Amino acid sequence: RSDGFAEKEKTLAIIKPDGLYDNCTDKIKNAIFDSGFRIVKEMLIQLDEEAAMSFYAEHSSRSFFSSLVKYMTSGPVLIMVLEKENAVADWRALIGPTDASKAKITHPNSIRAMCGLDIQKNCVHGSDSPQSAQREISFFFKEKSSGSAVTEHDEL
Ligand code: RTP
Ligand code: MG
Repeated sequence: RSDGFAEKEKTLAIIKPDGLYDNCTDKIKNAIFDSGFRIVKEMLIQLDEEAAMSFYAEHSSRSFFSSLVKYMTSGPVLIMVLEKENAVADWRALIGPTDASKAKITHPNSIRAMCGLDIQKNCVHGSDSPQSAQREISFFFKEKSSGSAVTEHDEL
């Protein structure tokens, strides 16, 4: 579009079960808004084992897979679609490295440093590429024609 209203990039963010404790959700949302993202969709859901396994299928052969699935199904998660220019890369930068215990030293202002605990309990997810973002957004949010893996939810 040439009218100055081009669609901005979207990415999928998840506040994981540990990120929904205490005042972490508020801290994370403040960081989201302070960094210029808009939350365009949001839903609070409980992942079942099948959904968690399917969402993280790329890690199915890793030693931490069953532990990851247990963690991701241990409580509700908040799924969000975030929008801004360069949303995918900027959200990854804002959340910081996977290992939250290391992030506290190397990226002290990152969300994982702020609210995460260790290499597993790292409070948030972020799509790792524009392709992943598209796939992950349609995984959780029904497109007009095709179905999504998670169908029973209430959008907030
Ligand atoms: P995410 O996909 O959740 O945004 O995290 P990421 O890209 O930074 O890290 P990834 O390698 O995709 O791993 C997915 C999630 O699996 C858990 N994990 N546990 N115990 C371990 O060694 C280990 N490694 C990864 C973390 O919860 C990680 O975010
Ligand atoms: Mg990942």
